[in-house]
Amino acid sequence: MKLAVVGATGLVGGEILEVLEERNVPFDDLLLVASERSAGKKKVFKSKEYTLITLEDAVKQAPDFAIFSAGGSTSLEWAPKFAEVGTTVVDNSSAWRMSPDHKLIVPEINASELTAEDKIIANPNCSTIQMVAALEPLRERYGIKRIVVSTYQSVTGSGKAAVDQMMNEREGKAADMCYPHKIDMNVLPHIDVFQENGYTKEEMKMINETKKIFNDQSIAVTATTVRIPTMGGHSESVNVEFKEDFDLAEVKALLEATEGIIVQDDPANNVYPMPLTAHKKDEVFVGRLRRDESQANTLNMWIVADNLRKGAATNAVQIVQYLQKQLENA
Ligand code: 2RA
Repeated sequence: MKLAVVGATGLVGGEILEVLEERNVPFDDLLLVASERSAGKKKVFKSKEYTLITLEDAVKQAPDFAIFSAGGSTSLEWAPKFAEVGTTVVDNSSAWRMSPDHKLIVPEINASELTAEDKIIANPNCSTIQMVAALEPLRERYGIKRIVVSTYQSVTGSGKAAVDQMMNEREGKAADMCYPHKIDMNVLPHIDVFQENGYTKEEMKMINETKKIFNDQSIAVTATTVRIPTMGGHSESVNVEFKEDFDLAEVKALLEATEGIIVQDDPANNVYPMPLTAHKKDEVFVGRLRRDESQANTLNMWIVADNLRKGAATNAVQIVQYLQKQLENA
């Protein structure tokens, strides 16, 4: 098995390598792919030194799998070239997510939709992944009518330049601006570009991707996505109206029984999910579970996950692991 990591020098690329190592994902050959500018430089993985190669060189080697995290335009241009030589691409950008010909996968929810014909598989947006992963066991049991989500997103979601901006501001140094305003000591109700309807692209991703992953266009979703000066993970306040009434103890039990979900819900002891404690973890953390007393069948929840892990690298690696298992069992 030959595996390529495209965008190996980026924040998500680095996280993909950590996840591959932690999960001991088996492969015979690893291709670390970077921009022309970085090609030729070295990177160490599991104590072995690798030379970074270009996309052109990687495609010639026809890897079995390629995990892309190099932005939408690189994916649009290069994922089809890899697919043509037989590579299965798992793509972290938004390039293919809403294409009717491509699947948008959160393994715990819809990996069973994948077939050998799927050569470009889309990894959803980070803020969508953690929300749908936490909602899935509840959706199965009670059905979902409407979701109202507000996010509190880590600067790591915007990449290295944003982390640098925040840290430079914090240290009183001159900062190159990744955001239109200061981010340290601030909150920006603005992630990605504004659309004609007044929502941002990030908000529309949460709305449209949720419906696609749940394969249910009837679910009403509305979102406000917000950048906050933190690292370690995205947090979300989710208000979900179910089709049927629920029992709070059962909600907790269903979440506790779900692989990949950790319930941290003991307010009396100040226990609830936080980015600091979710950092570098693969799971999605859920807490502040409580009935919305203003409306029937409605639950409030607080969901936190490391956006570079389950929101990106972990989910992509899990897709590769799922496909590897399918191949073994074929
Ligand atoms: C963000 N959702 O946090 C993006 C990253 N894909 O900005």
